[in-house]
Amino acid sequence: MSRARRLVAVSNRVGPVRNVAAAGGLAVGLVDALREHGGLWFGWSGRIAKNSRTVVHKEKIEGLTLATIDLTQQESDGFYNGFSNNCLWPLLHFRIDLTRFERAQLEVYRRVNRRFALAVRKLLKPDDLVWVHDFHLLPLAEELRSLGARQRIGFFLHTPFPPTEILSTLPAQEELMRALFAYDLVGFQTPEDLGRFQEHVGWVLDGTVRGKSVTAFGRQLHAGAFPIGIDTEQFNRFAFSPPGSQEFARMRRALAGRDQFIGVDRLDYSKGLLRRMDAFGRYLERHPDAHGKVILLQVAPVSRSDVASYREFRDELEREAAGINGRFGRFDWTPVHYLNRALPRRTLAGLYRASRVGIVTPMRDGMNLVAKEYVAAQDPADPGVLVLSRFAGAAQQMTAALLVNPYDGEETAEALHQARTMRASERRRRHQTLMKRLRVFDVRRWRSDYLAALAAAPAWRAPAPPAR
Ligand code: GDG
Repeated sequence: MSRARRLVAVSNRVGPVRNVAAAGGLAVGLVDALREHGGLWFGWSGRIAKNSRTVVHKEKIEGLTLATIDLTQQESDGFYNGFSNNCLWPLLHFRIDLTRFERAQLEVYRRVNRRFALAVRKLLKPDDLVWVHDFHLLPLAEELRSLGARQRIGFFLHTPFPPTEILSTLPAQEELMRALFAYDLVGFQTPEDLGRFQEHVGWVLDGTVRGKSVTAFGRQLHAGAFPIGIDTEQFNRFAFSPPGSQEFARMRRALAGRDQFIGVDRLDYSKGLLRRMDAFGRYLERHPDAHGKVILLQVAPVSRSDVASYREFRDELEREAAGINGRFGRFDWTPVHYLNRALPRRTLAGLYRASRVGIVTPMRDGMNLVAKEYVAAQDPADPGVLVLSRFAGAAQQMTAALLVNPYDGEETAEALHQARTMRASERRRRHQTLMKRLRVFDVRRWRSDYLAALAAAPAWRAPAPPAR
C-alpha cells in the first residue's frame, strides 16, 4: 500500500500507546501501523461526561495521534453495556438465550455511532484509509457516508459471524447488515466466518457473492478472512527474559514437581470456564494417580461487570471451583488455583512457560490469542501441550494442538490426560508445527494483508437505486 496514505483506526476504546508490548490486545496490532503511517486512533475515552456536547480530546504520543470523546452515563449504558454487550456479543457467540434486544438501546447505539462519525468526519483527510474495529461500530461507515465521507473504510469483526438462522432472530438484522454495506472491505477472523456471512447475504439479503466481491442493497464490497495473530517472537522473548523468566523460575519452585494446567481468560461466558472446571473435575475423578500431582491455575480477570449475566456467571464459576477443591483437595494440595484479577503480561508469559498444559476451551471464540501466546511462550526443547476448543477461530490454524469439543466433558478430560502424559518427542513435533505457522501468520502479517486488501477494494460509490 502507498506509504503516503494516513491510517485512521476507530475502535470502541483506544490505546494504550506507551509500553504497548506490555498491554497486549488490539494495541499490539495497531500501534506500529499507526506510527508508520503517522496515524490517528479514535475512540471512547472510557470517561463519563455530564452532557453529550462533543469535545474531542487530542493527544500526540510517539508519532501518532489519539483522539477521544467522552460519553454520557445514558450513552455508556445503552451503547456499551446495553446493545453491544447484552445483545450483539451473545448473539455473535451463538447465545440467543442470553441475547437481550431492546429497541431503546439500539437507538442509543446508533446515536453513539453518529456521534463518533461526526467527530471522525472532521478529522479525516481525503486520502485517509479508515479501519474500524468490532461490533460496537457496525453502523459507523454508514453514518460517515451520510456525512459525505468518500474515503476507503474497512471493518474488521473480532468475534465470530453467526449462522444465518441465529442472526435472523435479531430484529435489527437487516438494518445492521445494510449499514455494513457502507464499508469497502469487511474482514472476518476465519474462512468459516466469511462463509457464514456470504450465506447470509445470499439467503436472507437476496445478494450475490462472486469471489471476494459481495453485492447487496445496491452496493458492492469486498469480504475476506484475515486471521489475527500475535507478536510471536516478542511473546517468546517475554517468557525467556526477566521478569518473565524470573516468574517462570518462581512458579516452577512453587510447583515443586507438580504439573500445572493453565487457563487465562477474561471472565466471560463464551470462554467455556464452567465446562472447563467440569472437565477438570472429571479428569481428577478418572485419574486418581494425578491427585496431589496436578494443579489448574485459572487466571480470569473480571470483565463487563456492569452486565447482569456476567455477574451471575462469576458467582457460578466461583462455586464450581470451590466445589472441586472441596471434593478433591487435601490439606497439602489445592487442585484449583483461581485468580480473579489481571496479571502483568510478562508474568503471564512466564506462567505459560511453567505450565505443562494450556487449556483454551471456549464454547465459541473469534480467534483466541491466549492459545497463540501459550504456544509462543514454550521452550522448544521441552514444550507444553495446548488443549484447544474446535470452536475457537484459532483451531482452524492450530490443528497440531489437541482439539476438543468443549461440550464433551469426557473428551476434554481425556485430552488433559493425553496432554499431561504425552511423550517429549511428540510434544516437540506438535510445538514445531504450531510455531512455524505462528511465525508466518503473526500480527504484522494480519495487518499488512488487511490494509493491502483495503487499499485494493473498489472505491466507494453511492448505492445503485433499486431496479424497477
Ligand atoms: C477478542 C475476541 C479475538 C487475559 N488475561 C490477562 C491478559 N489477557 C490477555 C491475553 C490476550 C487477551 O487478553 C485476550 O485475547 P483473546 O483473543 O483471548 O480474547 P478477547 O479478549 O475475547 O478478544 C477474540 C480477539 O478479540 C482479537 O481479535 O481473538 O476471539 O473475543 O492477549 O493475554 N493480559 C494481561 N493480564 C491478564 O490477566 N496482561
